[in-house]
Amino acid sequence: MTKRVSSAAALVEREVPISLSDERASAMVAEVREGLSRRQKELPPKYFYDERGSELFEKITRLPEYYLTRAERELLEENARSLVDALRPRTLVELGAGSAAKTRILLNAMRDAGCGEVYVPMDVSEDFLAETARQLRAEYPSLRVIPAVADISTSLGLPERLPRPVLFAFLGSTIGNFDAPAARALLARVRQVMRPFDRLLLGADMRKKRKIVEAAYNDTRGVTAAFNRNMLRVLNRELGADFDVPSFSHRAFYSPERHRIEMHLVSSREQVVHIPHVGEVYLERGETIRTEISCKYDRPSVRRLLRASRLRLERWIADENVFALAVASPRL
Ligand code: SAH
Ligand code: AVI
Repeated sequence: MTKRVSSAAALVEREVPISLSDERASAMVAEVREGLSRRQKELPPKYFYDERGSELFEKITRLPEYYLTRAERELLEENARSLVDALRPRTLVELGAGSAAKTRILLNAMRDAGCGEVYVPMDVSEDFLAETARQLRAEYPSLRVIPAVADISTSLGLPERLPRPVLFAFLGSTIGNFDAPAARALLARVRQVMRPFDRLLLGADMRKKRKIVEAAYNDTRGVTAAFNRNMLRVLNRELGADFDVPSFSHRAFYSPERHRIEMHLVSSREQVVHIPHVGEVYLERGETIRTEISCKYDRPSVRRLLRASRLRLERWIADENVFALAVASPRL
């Protein structure tokens, strides 16, 4: 019979012979152990994105309910030219680039203006990033594409001696997947590598009616549910965990007080999950693991976030209260 352990003491060290040779695996063990030891169990959203997770995210961007990508694309289409003309960036560095689908709007504007030389897509999703880089090299033969596998929650790992000015792009409202202190720290890291004429282009999802936001994270086709559950498949494969994936269901809800969506995986039964080098994780029936937050903003909250990271809001491009692009310059 399974021994019941309280939530706080749910993790018991186990000696399991899996080889944790690479840095990613040991960092993952530490993060997973820490997150699952909390009263509200948590896992970092970056673990959604293996190749399958990245493909599921691409599918999400095409869902009728998921307004974010369409709204940001429209803003980019309308404003890429003026953004590029104002800065004339020689390098584009993109955080969490994914498939770089919308980035092509900026790259095209840079090509038309005759100023784009280097593109640095950064992502944790290594194979997907390599494929993005391969495609972009074929589409833009005169552009130097330097993919950088990096966990932007810890460091940027920027290549040295990039042609300046650099436009740093952080699109898709991925900033919303970091809580306030982590978002400030991340943007401060960007600020640290910025020179006076560099700029940051930040995509942020705006606060809006609960119904609209909740629909975007609870699509009728179940793609977001599959994306959410994919994290457990990643942990099973990479850490040798034994999450019984079908026994977890998807839940996403908007918290109007905290202005954020929370995504959880709900255990449909009492169970113990074994994670080598982490321990045994006890879950009650109905207990949840929070896998993502997705913060929603307004202009003052974006300005505050930038200011706290020593950045100045220079231009605000918004589609009513749907989505916004903020252009930020470094504060001295
Ligand atoms: N920028 C794209 C993709 C957004 S999806 C768009 O706007 O559509 C979020 C992307 O960020 C994914 O490609 C994911 O792999 C990457 N990502 C998530 N967490 C990350 C982290 N900690 N470090 C680096 N990349 C991360
Ligand atoms: C990448 N990120 C901004 C997406 C979001 O909307 O928070 C990830 C996502 N989660 C569920 N659907 C999409």
